[in-house]
Amino acid sequence: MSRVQFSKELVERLNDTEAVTVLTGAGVSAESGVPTFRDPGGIWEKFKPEQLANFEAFMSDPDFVWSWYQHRREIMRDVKPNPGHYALAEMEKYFAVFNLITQNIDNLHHRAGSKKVIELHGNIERNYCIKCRKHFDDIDICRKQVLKCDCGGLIRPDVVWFGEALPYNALKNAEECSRNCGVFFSIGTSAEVYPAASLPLVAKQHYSYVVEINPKRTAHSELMDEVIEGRSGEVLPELLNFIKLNKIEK
Ligand code: BJW
Ligand code: ZN
Repeated sequence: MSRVQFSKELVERLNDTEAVTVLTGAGVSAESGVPTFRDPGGIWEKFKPEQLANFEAFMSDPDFVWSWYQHRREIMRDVKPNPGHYALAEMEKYFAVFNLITQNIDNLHHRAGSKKVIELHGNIERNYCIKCRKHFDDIDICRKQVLKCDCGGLIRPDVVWFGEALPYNALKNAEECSRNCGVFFSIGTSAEVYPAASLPLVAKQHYSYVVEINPKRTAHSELMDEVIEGRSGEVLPELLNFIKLNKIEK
């Protein structure tokens, strides 16, 4: 028996559409034990992401920022995908076109089996030299001081900080997928950080049915066609079952 109610309109849209696009944020990994950025409680109240997640902060105290990322790597290494990640990985089988865009850097969608993930804000499992851009992806997680490349450049995490451009191809693909889908899901994001937050708006402008899944209302809830208030680890497995049932009946 499903505890989540999906509207008749969503049923029809999911049955009629070939293409579904999903945008995920930190909330999708919350039930795995990865702290979100802007929810109450946790380390994010002590450090504002805007203060640490920027290039100036890294240049003024590289060891501090590096050790903060190493700490987060330890958290992310030890967690596992949750039922929400697995449901999204399985959902891609049920649509001719299924695009998963994430703002998360934790690699949990890949680890859950999602084949193609558009990573807007990079991936914490990678690093690169700020001078020559050579990659260094196997640095010991225990190393708390920043390393230098042979060229003398500092090595930084391959994530997108405030004020930095998103990876060009990832953003281009994400915009394209948002323009061309019948249903767009915005899941576990506060919708406060741009340009990612503009994607549901792009989808809506292109007549997609836009659905938010989040336990709390967000900056964008008013603009949504449907808001499902709940945790993604609970709602998404139910959504998957619901899609499976409807596709079988078709
Ligand atoms: C659950 C749940 C459960 C809980 N189930 N849900 C004014 C207007 C517009 C833009 C700007 C502006 N001033 C400045 C800007 C630009 C800036 C920006 O948007 N700032 C805003 C804060 C105002 N953007 C940028 O700087 C971007 N770059 C850019 O614009 O470049 C321009 C440029 C062009 C050309 C050349 C040069 C420059 C870059 C943004 C990079 C963001 N980076 C971070 C850090 C990544 C690395 C790291 O992790 O350290 O990305 S910041 C942080 O926020 C991270 C996230 O991906 C991102 C979004 O957060 P998210 O995922 O939404 O998390 P939360 O915590 O906010 O929300 C969690 C949600 O989950 C909540 O709603 C909960 O309710 C929910 N939840 N449990 C489902 N179980
Ligand atoms: Zn270098």
